[in-house]
Amino acid sequence: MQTGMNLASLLDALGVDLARHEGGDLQAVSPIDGAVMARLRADSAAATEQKIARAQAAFEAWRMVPAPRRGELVRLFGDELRAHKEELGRLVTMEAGKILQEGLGEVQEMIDICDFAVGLSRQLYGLTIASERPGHRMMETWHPLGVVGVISAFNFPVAVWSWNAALAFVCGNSVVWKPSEKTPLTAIATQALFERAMRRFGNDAPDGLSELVIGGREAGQALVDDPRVPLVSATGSTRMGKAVAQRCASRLARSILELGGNNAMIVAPSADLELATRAIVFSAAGTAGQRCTTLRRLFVHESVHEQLVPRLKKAFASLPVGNPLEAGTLVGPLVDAAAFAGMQAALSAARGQGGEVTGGERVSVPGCGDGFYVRPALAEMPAQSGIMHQETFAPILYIVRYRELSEAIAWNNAVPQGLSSSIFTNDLREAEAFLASSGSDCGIANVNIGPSGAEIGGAFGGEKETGGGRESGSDAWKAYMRRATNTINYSRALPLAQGISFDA
Ligand code: UN1
Repeated sequence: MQTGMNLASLLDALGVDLARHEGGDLQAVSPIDGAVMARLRADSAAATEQKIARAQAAFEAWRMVPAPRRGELVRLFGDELRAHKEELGRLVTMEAGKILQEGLGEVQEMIDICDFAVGLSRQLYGLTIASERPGHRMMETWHPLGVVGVISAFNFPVAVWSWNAALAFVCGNSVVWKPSEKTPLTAIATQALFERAMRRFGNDAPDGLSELVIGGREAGQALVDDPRVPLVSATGSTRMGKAVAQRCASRLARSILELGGNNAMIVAPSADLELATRAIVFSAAGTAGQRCTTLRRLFVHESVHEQLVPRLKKAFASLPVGNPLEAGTLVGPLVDAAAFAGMQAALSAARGQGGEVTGGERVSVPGCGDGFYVRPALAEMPAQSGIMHQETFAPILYIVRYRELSEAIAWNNAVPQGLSSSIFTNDLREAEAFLASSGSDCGIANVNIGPSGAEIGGAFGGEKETGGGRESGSDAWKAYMRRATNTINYSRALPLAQGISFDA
């Protein structure tokens, strides 16, 4: 079997000593063919606490290292990723099931955020502020925060950690990472590459700077509940995020939440339908519909509906579904049987709500018997019905026809999630209406590109049940630091603010 054959040499090239982790009952299963790639030991709550203690000690040393020097470690890590892009990208494909192009793209996303963070390590700026008092100066200083807990999902098993970790490290924090229990091997490999960068960096990178916790709910809860962890950044389902948010809130810790998306696109009368078709196919069927930014709802103006929908049907019917390691495949497997069952349940709900479904059936792929492969589905709906309000992590694109832009924008905003959105139009008024404060309510709003596949330079995240957090570019780094406001008196008097007189 193809996945098994290459695994040992891949792990070897990535510097992974699997024996350190083997021997438990946590199975790393490849979605490609359902093969068990490794059986790993899960960390208990006690083991997690020990790792947090190590990370806490590392933080106390690391915060004293100048930020540009901290950036050097992230630069070295980026070098390791460049040197091992092929191997890590392949391992992502084997463990998450995304096609090789996207596995490589995921590693590129890690490299990009490292580059961004290296530059940032010289730009952790604070403001100076005009004081109301004579002989006084005010300023803001950004300080490291502490141990940052990162909980990541299977679908971007390594990039999402790196968005958080690259920023956290240059900001002077240590990181404890709990990856999805579906993707432990890519996490172990990433940690191995980071440790290699640490060895090259020298001894001012303290042990424990990056800790990896393998396990399920028990380990995750220990991380979320630990008073030594001032910030938890969690990516995954809204259900998980609500639990994390409540636990963090109960101890008044911070959280960054990047949860479910239910992303829409509006195709307006003036849209370039050729571009729109390509964008729709990539954003709805790419990654087998398992991105949080995946396009799930399509609102097509009635004047272009008859031209667009047949094109989409043709494109969806001919998409190459198959082994994601093979060149030419564009749609790999769903992650597991539960994802397949969830997709079938959503499709039958769509039919029950008046939808006409094409595609969605299981596809058998030779040599990949136990993988859950599907033909991406289109569901033409009479209206935005109940099932369209849910995020189903599978390639289902619901299509609804619209007349007025205002109604399409209202539908875009009518769901509980608020991650990403887009419009295809060549009409400046429509584009601006969509981007305006009365337009899309999402954290990401695009014109003439799809809702998925964001660059790292922007702040990434969304509103409402998406959780409100922002990760990655722009000024997202501020969430990983604490802000101190400093007022300095260089005069010989002691004037009080607000002109208060208090002469004892
Ligand atoms: C996710 O699915 O959790 O914008 C992240 C995108 C990717 C990140 C997706 N850069 O689709």
